[in-house]
Amino acid sequence: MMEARPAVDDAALGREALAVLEANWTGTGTVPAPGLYPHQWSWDSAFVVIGLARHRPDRARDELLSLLRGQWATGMVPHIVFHTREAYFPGPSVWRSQEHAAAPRVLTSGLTSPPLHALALWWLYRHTGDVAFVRRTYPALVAQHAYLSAARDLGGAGLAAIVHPWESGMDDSPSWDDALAALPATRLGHRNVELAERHPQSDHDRYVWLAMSYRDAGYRAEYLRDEHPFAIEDPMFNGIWLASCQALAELAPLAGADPAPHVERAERIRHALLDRLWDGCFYARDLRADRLIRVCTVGAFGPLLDPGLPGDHLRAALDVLESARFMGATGYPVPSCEIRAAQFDRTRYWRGPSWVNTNWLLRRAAAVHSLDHLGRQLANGTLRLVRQAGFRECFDPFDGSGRGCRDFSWSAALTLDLLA
Ligand code: 2M8
Repeated sequence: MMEARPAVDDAALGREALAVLEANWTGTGTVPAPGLYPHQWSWDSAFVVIGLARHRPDRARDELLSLLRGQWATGMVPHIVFHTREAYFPGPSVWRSQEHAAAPRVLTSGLTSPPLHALALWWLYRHTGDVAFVRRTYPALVAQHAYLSAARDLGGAGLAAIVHPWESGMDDSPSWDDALAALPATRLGHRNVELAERHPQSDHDRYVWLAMSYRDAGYRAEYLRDEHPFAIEDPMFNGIWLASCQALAELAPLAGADPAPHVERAERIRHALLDRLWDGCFYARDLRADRLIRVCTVGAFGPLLDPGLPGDHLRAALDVLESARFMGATGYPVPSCEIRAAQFDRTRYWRGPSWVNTNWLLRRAAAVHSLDHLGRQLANGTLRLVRQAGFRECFDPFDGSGRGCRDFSWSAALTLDLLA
């Protein structure tokens, strides 16, 4: 059922968003939501930086620095930086980052997440003109990208592979179903999340098994290359990486560096996306099964963040986005899975609900291609969701009702940006 909320004007909505972010600030970083997510999550923090860029640049800077404290000597930016010892499973005692020579002093997970951080830094620079902060953080982001090229190009064509569903940020996306089903069935039985809106226990056990297999192999790149059973080239992860390469290319001169390596890397990613993931729309590629995963999710639109995407691919992807498979049927932007897919479920997390962060990314893609009407549709539809249901974690794409956590940081942060 749709929750009734009193009508709020833009100024009041902005104040509410800032209050949520203030409440979720721990003193060192922003947690995604109170309770369920008590640590700093990597791409959540990047979205918080983007949302705070205009309003609280001081806080946005601290947020990014706090996350980067968790960067490993390999350049890997972990998907979680822990604030406390436990309170979330899998916590530090599962990841055991402190036993790894490349890990920082602060406790972290051993996986990474979509590399949105350079785009977030560029966004912050755009709104503040703070060159000193660019100079300070640019080397860390160069190292992050170098890690992805060195340790994650498991297909050898320039794309980064995710080695765990958590690395996509879209945990239970139908894109990972077959690769997960191919893993050994295990019974671990730990969890700390509400089952109903998330994944079956069997999937969660596989998530943990996969994470522990990587940990037990010492988080080694050679193990990922030769043995790890889950390796997928995801269009959203790589579309975000490409946009972040372009951001670093623009920031490089400010840091006294050469933009050319970033431009070259972006071009390589573009070519590989088109060569390896395109077949009428972008699909993820399972490197272990050596095949495209033919379910179209919101991840398919990540490569639209690239201003250099060829026009015919752009038009074909937009046709899919604007069709009854995605935006044309639900009334709210943009379901996380195409609604005609057998796996679509309007109630379950990344299998159907609409998310503010992916809507924001698509609105950014619309801006990059000067698609003003689409951009307005995405911004207005997303603001309608939060006006009606609050800063929820995600939303039913048919009736707009809120799902998952309340007071969710990226929903609040990106609302601030959409209101501007
Ligand atoms: C969700 O992922 C975590 C695991 O990292 C979880 O399910 O517990 C995803 O929505 C992910 O995208 C997000 O970064 C994280 C925290 O908001 O929650």
